Amino acid sequence: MTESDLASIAAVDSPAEVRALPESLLPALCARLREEIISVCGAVGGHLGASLGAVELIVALHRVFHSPRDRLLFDVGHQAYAHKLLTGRRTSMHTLRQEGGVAPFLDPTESAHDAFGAGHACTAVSLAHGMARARALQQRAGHVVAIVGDGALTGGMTFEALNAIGGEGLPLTVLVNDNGMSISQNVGAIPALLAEGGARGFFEALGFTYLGPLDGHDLGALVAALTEARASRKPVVVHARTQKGRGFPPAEADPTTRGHAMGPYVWREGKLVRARPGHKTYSEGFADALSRWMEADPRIVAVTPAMLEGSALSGLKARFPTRVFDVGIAEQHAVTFSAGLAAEGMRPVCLIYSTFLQRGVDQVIHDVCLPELPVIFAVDRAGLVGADGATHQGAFDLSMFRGVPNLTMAAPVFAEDLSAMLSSALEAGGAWMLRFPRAILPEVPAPPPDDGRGARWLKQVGSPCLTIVSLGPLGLAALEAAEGEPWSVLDARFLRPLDRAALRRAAACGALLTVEEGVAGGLGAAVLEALSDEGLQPVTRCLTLPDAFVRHGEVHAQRARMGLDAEGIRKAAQALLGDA
Ligand SMILES: Cc1ncc(C[n+]2csc(CCOP(=O)(O)OP(=O)(O)O)c2C)c(N)n1
Repeated sequence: MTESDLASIAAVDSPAEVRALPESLLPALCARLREEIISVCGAVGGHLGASLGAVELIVALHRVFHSPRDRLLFDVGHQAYAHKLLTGRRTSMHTLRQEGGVAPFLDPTESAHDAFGAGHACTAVSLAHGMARARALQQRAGHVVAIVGDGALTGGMTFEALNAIGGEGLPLTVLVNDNGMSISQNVGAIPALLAEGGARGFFEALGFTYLGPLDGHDLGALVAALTEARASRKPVVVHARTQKGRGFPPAEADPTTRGHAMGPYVWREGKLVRARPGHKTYSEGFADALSRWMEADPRIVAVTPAMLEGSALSGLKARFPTRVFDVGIAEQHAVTFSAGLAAEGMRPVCLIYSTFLQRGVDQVIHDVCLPELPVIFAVDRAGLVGADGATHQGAFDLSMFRGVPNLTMAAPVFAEDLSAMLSSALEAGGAWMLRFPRAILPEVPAPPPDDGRGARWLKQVGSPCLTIVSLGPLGLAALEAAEGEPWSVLDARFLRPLDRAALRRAAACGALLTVEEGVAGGLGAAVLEALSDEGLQPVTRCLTLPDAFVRHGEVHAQRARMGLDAEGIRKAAQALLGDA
């Protein structure tokens, strides 16, 4: 390769330059993109494996289609780092996932080439349908392409959209990025459908033209198929087989996720050196507690919608292979499947991230709470999540579910609470939610074990001038805020039912400050309603997450900005006392 070839590869920063590059230089461009992805993820962490596997797909897409006139819709958006690097974000890519930096997924406010923002899976084909229909109605030129993984084919929304598009015969392209993996190995019947030649019949029966299966790293084959799809007057599925983690040996060799998402690492002399936190997370603590209960009671089963690794269930799956179910990216199914299990006498524990539980709200209400079934939801990643940003914040569960009858909602603070609350939930029956954050378990001594249903005083002073009422681990920040002050701290523990007796005692001091890591409508609202019910009128202020979508950033800094750290709570308490 000549110096000038190398220079032109290094300079590519826009789709127009991708299209202008001689075909012979495209493999070198792909190699450059892989190097950059590996280097960025090493420095700041990110969705490495998914993005490495999609490099040729993205280069081929930008060769054939003219973004932004043509719309490229990446499902989730975690696999699209090469797209970011080819659409003007090369020099800022080192800021990926950090405060004010390049977004973790795609973001139309960041680039006109990001046709839509996402973060939750299985939306791309629906979006493509809407956009293609809008363009047809407006008689506007341009093609719409949805890029979906085989994992996204386990989700209902993708099927709802395929059904609608196939029925209409609307021309658009669905590029299936088939790497055999969701985050973990893909599940259900889809892997067999895609592997054993059934895909053609399946997609054709749905009304699509099927092109494939192709080698998703063969640029020539990809460009030819996408060019054919672009010219078609019918909907087309292009089925490309790719290798997740391609080009980075530790990811290729990772049997569990192929390096799907990795924290920062250093790649030195063929060895991966990773910063590994040595402490237990809430997810791990909960999985440990669940494991002990599963050992003791064969009725207990665990259900996850595609988050086996994130919910720390891999060990449990190995130990109880027939009692841990990964149902795919199918939150609605996860909830109603749990309802079915419970209706037949099993004791399902559905482990689900707060943000993904948003997909299953109706199922929680109608299929679990209305029939009063004993389903326990372990609501993980509740509160701020950090680098995954706006689409992944666990901001809404408290307010979304607080009004649902027959549901108990609790929030552990200490490691001991995880097993105590799980055991209470199993003993009590009925629907329960245990909400915990994406965080390391606190290393402070836990108060005496308490498996009752009431609130718990984290600090009680003689004649307090204020009580802070908290829910979840923010209670520890409240405790710190109250240090040296005549303020009591009450850990509500349960949002529903709220401990009215404890609240009456708390209110007697005349000033209440509630703190929670959720949007308004959760603990603060519940306390205000209870106070008004009881005819009590302490001065009250509620600290919540802001009435805004919180973007990616570092959680400690974000909490400080929102006044949800010890300092902010202290200031709010002082201001409240000033008003009292
Ligand atoms: C509704 C929802 N549930 C779960 C997730 C977490 N998640 C992110 S990527 C992913 C796997 C996607 O698999 P696939 O579509 O095959 O894409 P790949 O990563 O293999 O490229 C999952 C489960 C999500 N983003 N959205």
